[in-house]
Amino acid sequence: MALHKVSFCGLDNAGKTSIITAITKRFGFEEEVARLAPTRRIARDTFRFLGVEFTRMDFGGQKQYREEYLKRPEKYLAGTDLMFYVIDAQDFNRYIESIDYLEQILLFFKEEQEYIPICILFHKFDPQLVDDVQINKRILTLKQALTRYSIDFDIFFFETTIFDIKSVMDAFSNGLSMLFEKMEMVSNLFSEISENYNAILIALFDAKGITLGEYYRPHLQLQEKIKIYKIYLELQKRVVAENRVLYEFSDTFESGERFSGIIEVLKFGKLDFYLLFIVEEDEKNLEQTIVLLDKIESAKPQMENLILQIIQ
Ligand SMILES: Nc1nc2c(ncn2[C@@H]2O[C@H](COP(=O)(O)OP(=O)(O)O)[C@@H](O)[C@H]2O)c(=O)[nH]1
Ligand SMILES: [Mg+2]
Repeated sequence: MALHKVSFCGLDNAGKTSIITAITKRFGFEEEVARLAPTRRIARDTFRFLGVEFTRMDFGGQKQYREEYLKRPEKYLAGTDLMFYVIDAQDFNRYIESIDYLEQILLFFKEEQEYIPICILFHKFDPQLVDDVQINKRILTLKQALTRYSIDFDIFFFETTIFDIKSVMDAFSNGLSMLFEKMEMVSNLFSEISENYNAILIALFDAKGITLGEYYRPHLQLQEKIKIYKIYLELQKRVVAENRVLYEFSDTFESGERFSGIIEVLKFGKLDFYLLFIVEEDEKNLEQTIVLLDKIESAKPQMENLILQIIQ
């Protein structure tokens, strides 16, 4: 695969730079995000995923820059493989302006016949707004208006907030998965495996916290998902610091439900992946949990086989 270009577009103040900062840091980014200055023109960085090199372009969203990009889109936008379009979901007054900009960008891609995946992020959908009727209605209306672009493009919607790093990582991971054909097979495999165990979660992350695939027990609460992701981030740090390949743990959800799990490092050449496997803890039969955790080992050859296919 050649060098890939991932573009972040949207109006100024939508949260593009914050999102990129959160994805890159994953820990302790809050302070930095709080004092971000507006991006001038385009900020560019690179990252690797599955052994492929990506350029990430953060398109400063002030009016004068937007006009410049749209005047010479072949210079700025052309060659984009994946676009994240960020909308400040709290800023109702600028919805129209934001759709207009998106429309002009899409018009260019259409003319060029670059039918790339477009991830639209309704950002600043902060935790306290999840049940807010007003904002949910507005977002829904906006989604309905945007579906007309799905005639030409694969459009994906996400609600994100930097106060839930998982929401941002999910959007980013899902976007990237569009560029790797076989990646969805990982989630499929996990849901297959989950039937044999009382799994709460089976997930595979790369070293930067990007999800390659995951299975979550149905009806798992958002708070529980967030808790699990925090545990993963913490454990990953520890595994690296202590140079371990396996870590066992157990913990409790707010509901009082106990769970236990393992995080295991899978190595493929220079690439490290992190397998996270969490099951309900059976207090009457702790032995059984250990047996379960042992069993995941038997599913590993299949998993490794799949990873090998994806990174080729
Ligand atoms: N409430 C809230 N504010 C955010 C969020 N993400 C970013 N911000 C704030 O929005 C402002 C603009 O963010 P920035 O990343 O510079 O936007 P950009 O112009 O699109 O790059 C900053 O003050 C951020 O702290 C979020 O998820 N929720
Ligand atoms: Mg910016």
